[in-house]
Amino acid sequence: MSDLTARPEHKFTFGLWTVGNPGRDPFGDPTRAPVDPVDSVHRLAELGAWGISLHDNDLVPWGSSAAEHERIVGRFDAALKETGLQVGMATTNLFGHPAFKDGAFTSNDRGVRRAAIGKAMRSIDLGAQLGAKTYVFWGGREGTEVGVAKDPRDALDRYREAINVLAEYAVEQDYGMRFALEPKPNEPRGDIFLPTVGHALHFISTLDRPEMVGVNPEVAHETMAGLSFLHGVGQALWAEKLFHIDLNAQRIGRYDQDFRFGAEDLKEAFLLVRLLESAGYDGPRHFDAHAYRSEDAAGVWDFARGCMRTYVALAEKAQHFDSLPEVQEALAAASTPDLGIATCDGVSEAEVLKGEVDGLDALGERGYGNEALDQLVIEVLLGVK
Ligand SMILES: [Mn+2]
Repeated sequence: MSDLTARPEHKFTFGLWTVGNPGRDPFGDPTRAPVDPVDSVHRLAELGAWGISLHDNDLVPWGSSAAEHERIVGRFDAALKETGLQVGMATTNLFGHPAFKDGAFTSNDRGVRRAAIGKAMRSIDLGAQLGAKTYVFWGGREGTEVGVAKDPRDALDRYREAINVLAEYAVEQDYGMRFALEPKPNEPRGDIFLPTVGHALHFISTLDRPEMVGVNPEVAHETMAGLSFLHGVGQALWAEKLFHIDLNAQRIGRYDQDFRFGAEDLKEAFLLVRLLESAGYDGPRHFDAHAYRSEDAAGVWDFARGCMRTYVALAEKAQHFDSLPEVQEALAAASTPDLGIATCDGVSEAEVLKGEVDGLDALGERGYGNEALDQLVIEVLLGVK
């Protein structure tokens, strides 16, 4: 048996809100007691995680006094130092407070928008204090149920304004931070702005400091949109914008499930891990997921351990897959490596290219061996190859 134990060099991180998820859903009350963030730090360090991430209010509850804030952060920071756990990323809760019901950076109320930017600034200060080098923006409330209520062009102007101001602020404070935008198509809003990786990548290209901003794609979010997460992450890597990643599992066409990594669509999870590892992605492997509502406190740590073990196992399977001669033969039969070769020498070849149209009938004769290739993926995953 291989050793699937997580180690800090795997760079696994968990949100405080993930292992701290109390099992509440829209239809039912919490099924688990709250977890002390300091206990989460100790427990995750024991399990071999590298880091932890947080929203401002995961750590410091809304409404805490300045003295409470200082005490809570001091205690948390001490636990980080004691365990060596890093803060892989920080983010702002801009969705929980009733004031954000119409949006935060894109609320129609200018006062809400200003307070939202201010709350993000305070939260960036907290993240910087705890050593976070990546700051994530998930615009959970940035959207509509009533399309007529917001001109999407105005909303995008305001969204861009907020990110521009916050990027300027982080640079001014010399925090050495990068930002990562997290797309999601819907939930909690009926329709959310920047719904997919592609929307976010274009939005970034319009910012004042595009080099400082990338994406934080999440398995569940792209899957909810019915899209291939593999392709979303592939395009983010291709654009050199994969600054962070949220790993979990999701069935297509369902509510935002945030299941344990690999719990659904194991093949897609395998291909994702294979891509991340072969691309040399060196950011945190961040789990934004939570234990099933049916779990007690012990089940939460089964969940956390499971996320990491599955990633390690899939990374091992990916290596094994690519080491098999028959896989290399099947990839060659599918002409997979050939896709990495430039197609032509440009317009100078125009006449030759036009001539090659006459070869289409012959080219249509070939097969691509994709059945055999995909079956190899299945058999490696089943452990029979
Ligand atoms: Mn997420």
